[in-house]
Amino acid sequence: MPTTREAASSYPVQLVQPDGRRVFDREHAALVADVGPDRLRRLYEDMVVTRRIDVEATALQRQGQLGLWPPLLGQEAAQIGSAHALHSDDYVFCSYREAGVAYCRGVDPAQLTRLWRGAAHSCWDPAEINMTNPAIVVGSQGLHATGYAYAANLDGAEIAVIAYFGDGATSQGDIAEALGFAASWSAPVVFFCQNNHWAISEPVRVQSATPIARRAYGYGIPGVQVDGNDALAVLAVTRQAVARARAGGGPSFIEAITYRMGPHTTADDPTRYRSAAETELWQRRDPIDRMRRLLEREELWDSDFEQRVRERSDDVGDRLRGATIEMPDPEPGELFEHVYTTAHPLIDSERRQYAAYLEGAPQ
Ligand SMILES: Cc1ncc(C[n+]2csc(CCOP(=O)(O)OP(=O)(O)O)c2C)c(N)n1
Ligand SMILES: [Mg+2]
Repeated sequence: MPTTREAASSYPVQLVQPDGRRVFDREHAALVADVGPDRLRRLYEDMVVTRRIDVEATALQRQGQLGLWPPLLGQEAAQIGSAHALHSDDYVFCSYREAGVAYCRGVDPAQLTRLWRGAAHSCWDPAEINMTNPAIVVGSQGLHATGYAYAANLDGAEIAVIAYFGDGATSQGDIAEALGFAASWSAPVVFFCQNNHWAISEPVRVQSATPIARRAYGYGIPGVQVDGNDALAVLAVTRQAVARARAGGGPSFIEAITYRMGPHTTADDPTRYRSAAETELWQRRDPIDRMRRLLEREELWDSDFEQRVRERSDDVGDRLRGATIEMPDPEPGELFEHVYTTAHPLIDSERRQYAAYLEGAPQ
């Protein structure tokens, strides 16, 4: 990770410019020197599929099939680039917005909307993909990640844990406490902040008087800023941080500078608090366009590849839509499942009371 002096530089790490040209940065390019044509194409494909997931789920909410959806439009490079740095035995603690990370972890697309349709408490089984379910309580996952990482260290497991959270979450006590504990106990956790410039209607400038990554230094944690719309640069810095965690080097902090191009959730109207000019500026920095330009420049783009990506996104999109519409309503008693891992007397008594209520309730 960079020194304090490097982190103080006003330039985030970048390996590909918006026009698709490579940036000369020997140190960070070395971290992705093995990333050849197949992996570059895979990064592109995963970003396109993720956008399709997001657009499809947003449409499903507009059509009354979901209660809510938190779009990640514009944040594909931050999510896909970082997820590609993880091993299957690493563990992910996410916020509510990381559908792209879940896709890279191998979640069945048919499960992605379960919680947002109100059909279950959760989307997927965390043990199957080593990733927690959407955390709505802002910043809480930072503490969970730190505790898990600390325990993994005690067990001697050589894994990395990554906590995804937003710029607004850095104002939460939970994140501050997680940073302090992780630094003191050398927990192998990567704090991955997607600075998408907004916390609902609050601009990032009111969250921090310094660049967010610099605050990590106050805790004794190395921090780095990266161009969060550059999947290759995000992959590079995340690889560095997870390698450090696995090798016993302790926590790291990554601030991925990106932009939430859509609303906070489908319940939000961003035109109430930000200008069209700002959104248009970031549309010109679209992370998917950037990767496409890189592939074109390096002659890795052809119509077969384009068609393969289209077919894959259609397949995932159709699967997500079909599964959402056909999702069975849960049995009322399922409300009490999975609250605790083991039987719990309070839950048992509530389950009995509810069953009795349903029996006596007018049909
Ligand atoms: C503890 C807590 N406080 C407030 C909220 C309401 N809330 C939900 S999302 C959000 C903003 C979070 O912004 P940020 O951390 O930047 O993440 P982003 O939504 O931009 O991904 C707030 C205040 C909440 N869910 N939990
Ligand atoms: Mg934010």
